[in-house]
Amino acid sequence: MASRRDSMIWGLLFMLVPIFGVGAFVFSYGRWWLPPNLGSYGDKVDNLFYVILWITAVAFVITEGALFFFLLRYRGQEGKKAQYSHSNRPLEIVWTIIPGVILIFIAFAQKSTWDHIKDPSSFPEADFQVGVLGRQFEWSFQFPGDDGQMGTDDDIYSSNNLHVPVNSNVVVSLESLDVLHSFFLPHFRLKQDAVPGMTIPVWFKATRTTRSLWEEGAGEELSSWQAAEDIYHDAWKKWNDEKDTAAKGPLKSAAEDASRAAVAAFEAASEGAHLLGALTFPPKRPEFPRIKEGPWRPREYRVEIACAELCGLGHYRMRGMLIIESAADVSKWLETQK
Ligand SMILES: [Cu+2]
Repeated sequence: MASRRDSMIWGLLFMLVPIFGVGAFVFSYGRWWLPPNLGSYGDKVDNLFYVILWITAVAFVITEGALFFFLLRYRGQEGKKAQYSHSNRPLEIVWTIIPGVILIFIAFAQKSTWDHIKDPSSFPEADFQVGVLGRQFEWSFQFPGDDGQMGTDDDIYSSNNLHVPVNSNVVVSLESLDVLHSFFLPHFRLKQDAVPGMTIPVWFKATRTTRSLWEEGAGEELSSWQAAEDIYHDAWKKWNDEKDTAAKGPLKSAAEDASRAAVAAFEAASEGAHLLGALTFPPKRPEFPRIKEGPWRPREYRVEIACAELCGLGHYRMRGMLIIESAADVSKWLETQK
């Protein structure tokens, strides 16, 4: 028999499981939580997620609480003898029926959302078509060319960069060249395995542009960055126009100061974007006086296309970027991919 002290220690250790479990949840809530929803049906998926989260949270607290209670209540004690019981039909019926009823409830609750996202017969009409091919280790995209038909000679291809129009139904034909991949758009709550030999259709509709999201996340920093950038360009323009070499020195250092301020504000703005779960590329530093063509633009807020299937040693590299913009901008981008 374990000593009295050991039994107490084990009982208390088990009590830490529900305490840390609930504590980790409370701590992470709102911090490391879902990325912003950019899709038309993301809120439906989120609601299902929260319903299931609450069901499992209640079950977790009850079962862990019971485990702790029984460990403490029936710990080894002097003079008490263990009593063995075997099978209890009413109890077994109850703990089979309760999870069964919950699972049937979830099955019915999710049916319409599942059909909306995954059943091709209930898809909306496509405004924009794209073929997605997963391969070790990149995402390849295929777009219809000028004829509007997929699978013809004038198709346009890109890899890892996908531009789609905002407020449009984007219908994806998903394929895999080699192994199982999984096309995952966390900002749209869309995930679908890509299976070799199969073409699987899915769809999504973006409700905002990535640019608008970036601006919202960057907030004040973005406007201070733009102000610093304006000063920099004015200073640079004066420097460029000035013919007198002696006068150029002070103008150059003024522009350099403005350039440093712009970099600092730009980095602060990037922090804002990061908080929203943005994936951004390394910043371009405004180096005096190399930038000659007009004000440079902030980095675009980009949304990740992930592979959610461990598809080989290079799996971690399999990351695409989704850019949501106006239909006109998408057409312009497609032109550059020809
Ligand atoms: Cu993959």
